[in-house]
This record gives sequence, structure tokens and C-alpha cells, in this order.
Amino acid sequence: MDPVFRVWTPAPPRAGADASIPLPTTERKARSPMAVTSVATKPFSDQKPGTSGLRKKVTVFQQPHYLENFVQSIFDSLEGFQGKTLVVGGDGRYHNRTAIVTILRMAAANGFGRVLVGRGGILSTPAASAVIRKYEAFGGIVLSASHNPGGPDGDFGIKYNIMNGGPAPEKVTDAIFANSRKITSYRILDAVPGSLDTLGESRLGGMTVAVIDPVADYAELMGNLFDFAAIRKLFASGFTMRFDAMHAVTGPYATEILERQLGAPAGTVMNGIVKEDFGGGHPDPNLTYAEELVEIMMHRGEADFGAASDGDGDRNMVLGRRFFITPSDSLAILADNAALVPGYRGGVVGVARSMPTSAAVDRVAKAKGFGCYETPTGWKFFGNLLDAGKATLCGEESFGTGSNHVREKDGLWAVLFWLNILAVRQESVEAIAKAHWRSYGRTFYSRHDYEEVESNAANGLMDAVKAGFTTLPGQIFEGREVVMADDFAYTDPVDGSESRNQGIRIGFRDGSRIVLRLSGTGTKGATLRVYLERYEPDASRHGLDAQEALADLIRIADQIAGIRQRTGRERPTVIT
Ligand code: VG1
Ligand code: CO
Repeated sequence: MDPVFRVWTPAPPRAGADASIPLPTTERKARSPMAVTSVATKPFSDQKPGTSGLRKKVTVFQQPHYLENFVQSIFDSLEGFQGKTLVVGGDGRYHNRTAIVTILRMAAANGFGRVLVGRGGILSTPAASAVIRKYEAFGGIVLSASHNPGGPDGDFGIKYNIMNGGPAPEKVTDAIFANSRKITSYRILDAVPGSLDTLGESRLGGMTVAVIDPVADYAELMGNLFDFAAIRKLFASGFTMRFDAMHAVTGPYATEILERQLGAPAGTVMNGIVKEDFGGGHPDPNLTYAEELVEIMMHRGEADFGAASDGDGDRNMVLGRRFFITPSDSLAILADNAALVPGYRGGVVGVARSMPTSAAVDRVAKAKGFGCYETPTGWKFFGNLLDAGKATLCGEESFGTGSNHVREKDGLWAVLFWLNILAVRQESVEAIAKAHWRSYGRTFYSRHDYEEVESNAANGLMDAVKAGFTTLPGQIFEGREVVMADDFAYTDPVDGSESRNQGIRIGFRDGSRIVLRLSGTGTKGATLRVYLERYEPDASRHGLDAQEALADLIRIADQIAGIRQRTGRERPTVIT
């Protein structure tokens, strides 16, 4: 029995029933074609969007009414969309198509005039952002749990993007959550859309469904920003690259752009077929999860350039031959070399980075006279800065880099930016990074993640460190004096909105820093992220391994936060 094609009518509420327990389904009402049904429902208590939309286990989304409640809560938080265009697509993970069919039926029932949906239900996050902008849509719904694993036992997610193409800001996600707490019914059309696999238009109730090529608009945008002729020449000269799409959404995008348009040899793109369970992998482009690429690049040194992207195509990892570029350094290097890229020649006005991202880019901004902004974690905080023309390039330490070309981070964009720089400079990735450190100093950086920690233990740890905010300054750990300790709060310089509790910062006299945050994207227990950073101007010490260079800060973090004792873990789950 496929829930997609049914219209549910819930049983009457049971006295004292937990509002979060979905109601059983009883009957399917016979209706005339194209009728809009208002289905009675009850709120779920757990539909609060996190860092990037609502993420839950697939099994949670498969509960009757669960997706519908959230989608109706999105629509109920919007005004003025009647007759307008909605963009819909996802990263191709398990449940993507089922969810899209439901969303199309609900969009039609709620009065959207037109939906643009990627063929096969596919749209990467940055491509969805590009399509919203290009076609001046009212907004978009992107189905993805990004870097979280997929499949029947994996994760699913849904996020709403606004008219500028970017993630809904907090005032919208707060409104969605508030609606989800009081929802009593949702609207859905008693009809199913035509095939999602055939390009072209069809009608669904009063709405037009246009199935679009998910790659074409995005590829065209990339061609406008980067010097494709120079990159083609680079590949023609024998330059070798491996791009690991991790069986996720960037496969078709990378194959089209790198292999077809830029002439990279077939096989440059690895794992390029989108699979519903990402081939059983964890589509997170970092040194732990992109193991096949890491083996090729870091251990065997088989190509000049390596890159990977995540489930929904907004993250990137960049590798040279036996050389890892931290995302924080990547942002700084892109900012420093922007003049080499046609789309950014002379056009960088400012840079923005999330708070836990290293200050490497700040040094470039200072030297070049760019504006420089520090925001909370999550791309939604860059939207206003980009719209206001205050920032051109943005980045996060979590393998996210992007610019004002869309309003999401963009994995392939970052890879093409690097290729453009490599084509112009004709130097290796390693040589470019080392020259950057010589000019600006090296910012040693690492993030230690403790995944699926017991929630109470993680919250207790954070609370205990916060309780020490007044006594930490002045204390000396391994010769380092604490000069500040606080919980990061942000006032948006454009609209004045305030965001609190965005992560603990502990700063030391020499500028080094420890940051502690709890993840807002996990679906099981809590994930503690510990971010470590130290600046090293002395070039003779730039060759150190990051974990060695940060060893004392790693110990200090444990002394201050009692990480091992409180989490019961001897070491992090993932080190990036
Ligand atoms: C993580 C990253 C954050 C990123 C977010 C969404 O959030 O730290 O930088 O913006 O994922 O990225 P958190 O709350 O788990 O630390 V993605 O590629 O999942 O859309
Ligand atoms: Co992502």
C-alpha cells in the first residue's frame, strides 16, 4: 500500500491521546477528480527546523500526516503565493519521489500556479537556489538531509527556501514551527501528477507542473562565472582530476560540466550515479567518509586535483596530490585569488564566515580592504549580507563555500573556482596553499566531532562550561591565558534580528581559540563539535601536522569541558 496515492481521514481524537502520536487511518473517501480535500490532523511536537531544515529518520517521515503537516505549516507561514511559482527538488535519496508527489498535490491544493520540478525529482541545493532566482519563483522546497546517510533506515529532510534562493531565515522557520504546533488540517489534491521523468509541462488541478532539466540552468550559470576555455585547456594539457560524487546528487552535474563541457576524461567523476542510499555510504566529503578519494589522492597521489561533494551538492572537499586543504583555508585562498576568475574580477566587496570557521579569511580581507563578517553557523545567516551587497564570498568550516551567485553554499562552484585558479596559476594545489601561508601566516585548524553522544551528557557539558564563563578569564592552561569566554550572539547588520546561544567561544591571549557547539542537523542523540584554532606566523613551523600543532589546545578543551569524562568517549568520532 503506497501512502502517496491515498487521502487519509483520521479517526476521532482519543481522550488524553499524546498529540505527537499520529492518528490511525481509517477510510479512503470517494471523491470527484481534482477535488481538494481538507484532511484533519493533529500536531507533531518535534517539527522544529534545525540548522538546515527539518531532518529526521525516514521512518519518522513515513508516519501518516508527518510530511503533510510540515508542508502545510510551511505554506501557512507564507503570504501572497497564490498563482505563483514554487521550485521543488531533492537529492535523490530514498523517499524523495514519494515526498515530491505529496508536495505537488499539496502545492496545487494550496493555490500555487506553477511548480518547477527537476527531472526525476532531482535538484541539488545550489541548483534549486539558482532555479528559484533565475525564474523569479516565490520560493522552493528542497528535500535533503544533506550529508546524513540515506535509505529506508537513513535520514530524510525538508527545507524551505525563500524568494532570494536562500534558506528561510529564522523568523520564517520559527513561524513554520509555531504553525506545526497548532495545525488542525492540511489541504491536498485528490489527483496525482504525471511522470517526473519526462521533461515538459502538465496540469495538476489548477496548477502547471513543469519538469525541468535539473542541470542545464546551473551549468549555464557556472559557464558565466568561470573561464571554461582556460579550464578546458588545463584538462587538454594532461592535468588529472578525480571528483567523488559519493553516489549523491552532484553526479549528473559533475559529469555534464567536468566531463562533457570541460573535456575532462571519462572516469574523472567517480560514483557519479545517484543512488537512493548513496551506495550505503555517508555522503559527507571529509577525510573520514570520502575514503575512496582519500586513498587515491592522499595515499596513492594519483591525480593533480581531487574533490568531493555531499548528498545535496552544497559542500566541497578539495585535495591536492597528497595534500588536504582545510575549508577555512580554501575560503581564504579563493578570496585572495578572486581577481583571477572572470565572475569575481574586481568584484569582491566583502567576505563572511561562520563563527567556528577560522580567521584565515579575515587576514585576506584586511590586506585587500574587503568587508569581513562573522555569522552564526548555517547558510541562512549569509542571506541578508549577500542581498545587501555586503558580502561576495562566504564560507563555513564544514566544507561549505559559496558566493552571491546563489544563496546556498555550492560544492561544484568551489571546485570550478579552484580549477580556474589552477588553470591560471599553473601551480600545484600544495604550492598555492604554501605560498598563501607564507604571505598571510598559517591558521592551524581542526574540528573534532563526538557523534551520537547521550543528549543529557552533551547538554550537561555545555551548561558546565557556561557556568564557568565568569571564572575562566584570567585562568592559565598549559601556559595559555584565557582572555574571554562567552556564548556567541549575533545581531544581523542588515535587519537587526538577533540570534543567541550560537556556540561557546573560549579565547586565549595569543589569539588561539576553542569553540564548542551542539549540532543542529543530527537525528540521533547529540553531536558535540569542538573547533580548535591557532595562528602561526612563523613559516618554519608551517609544515607541522595540524593535530600536533593543536595538541595543547586539544588537551585544554578536555580540561575545561571534561569531554572524555562527560561523553564517555576516549576520542572523537570524526576529525576534520
Ligand atoms: C552543519 C554544519 C553547518 C552547515 C550545516 C548544514 O550544521 O556545521 O556549518 O551549515 O551542517 O550543512 P550543524 O548544526 O550540524 O553543525 V548541509 O550540507 O547539511 O545543508
Ligand atoms: Co549539504
